[in-house]
Amino acid sequence: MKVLNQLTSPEAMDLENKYGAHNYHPLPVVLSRGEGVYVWDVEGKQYYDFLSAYSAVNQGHCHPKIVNAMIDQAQNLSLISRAFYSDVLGRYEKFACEYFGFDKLLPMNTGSEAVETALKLCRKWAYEIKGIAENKAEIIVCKNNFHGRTTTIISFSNDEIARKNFGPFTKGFIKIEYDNLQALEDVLERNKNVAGFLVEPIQGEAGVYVPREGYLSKAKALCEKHNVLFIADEVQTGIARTGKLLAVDHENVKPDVLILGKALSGGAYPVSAVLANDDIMNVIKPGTHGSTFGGNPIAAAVAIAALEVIRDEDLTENAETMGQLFRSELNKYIEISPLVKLVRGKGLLNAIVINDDEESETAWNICLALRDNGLLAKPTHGNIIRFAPPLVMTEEQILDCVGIITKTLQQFEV
Ligand code: IF1
Repeated sequence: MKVLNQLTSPEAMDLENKYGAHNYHPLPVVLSRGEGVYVWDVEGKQYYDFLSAYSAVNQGHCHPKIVNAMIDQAQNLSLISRAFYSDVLGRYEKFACEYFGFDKLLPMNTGSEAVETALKLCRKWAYEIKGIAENKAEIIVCKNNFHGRTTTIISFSNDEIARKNFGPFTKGFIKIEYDNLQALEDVLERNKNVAGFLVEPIQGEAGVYVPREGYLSKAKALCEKHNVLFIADEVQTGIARTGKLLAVDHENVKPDVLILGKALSGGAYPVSAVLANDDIMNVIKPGTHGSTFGGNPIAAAVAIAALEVIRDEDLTENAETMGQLFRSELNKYIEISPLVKLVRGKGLLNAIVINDDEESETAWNICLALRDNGLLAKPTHGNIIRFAPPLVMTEEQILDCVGIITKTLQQFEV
């Protein structure tokens, strides 16, 4: 069922450039189809997708089970708002709460909205349960964080491009160094108005920065000691990506507030959520928060299917095994390569660091060459290339991809 006539790549790019706001700098490739680990451009060329829509498509492109759940639900009931009950939302909420081990879920659509929700929840809890004086609550965040793009979220970003000329900014955030327990302890000891600590278990945008082992569990312990909510932003790291269901599971940490997005729908639909136990979530009362589309029947049906696929296809285990294989195979090359400094990551969330400064074009040019060789990835921070394929990768495919990557890197060795 083709709705549109096929465009050529230049035609499609011209349209986006002419009529779309220029808020992105896409790799020049125009995709029109996806299946599993592959995507195809409008000319029919096949690629391995090593971005997975920034870890949204963990279950693989157009997973039939997820697509069918979406079609079935779309044919029955798509949107009613939260003014009424639906026969799917509660089922999804129960399923997801049991799946992740929380009492309650608050459904939203995008990752940013879920982060905003968690911040509001944390503040309300601080005033109504912890007993912080009105308007005094502070939330600790980390340097080089990425939590989204709303005005409040960019208020505590230190990415100048993301912030410049978008002020005035929201107050009430304290920024500390990531992966630094002393910095966290110092603030907690000295400031009694801290309500929460918002953290990415692995910093994605910062370049897949994995904190030292023990950081998350010790940070959680510090939060507990000071009665401060540990809020894990697992929008990118969650749902099997790092070889555990959640990245905090690597350190057996149970967050007080869990933020999910992206792969919660397998990339089929915008679905995000905040999970917490009753002692926290019960501060949310009718009228305090909401969203027209949040928890809509399609979202609920899609999310159940997406989470079932993760479990039924053992994607957590596969991400772990394929990730180990990917890093060990790539390391064989990196050991002898002056061009690539290192590969780091967990599960199938990995990045290589190019031996070059952040302003250089090398990583971008490598991504163009990878594209020509049939693999799509994007640089982050100039000299870092993120590798995050769908988790349905087989061993044969991963080895094929390592072959493409090393062959491409060889073209850039001096
Ligand atoms: C873009 C990165 C990934 C996120 C975490 C919340 C959100 C995100 C940890 C907001 C979103 C995205 C959005 C995307 C680029 C991207 C990203 F490069 F910035 F770091 F994934 F790798 N928390 N991440 O990573 O979710 O509102 O977008 O649904 O184009 O801005 P959203």
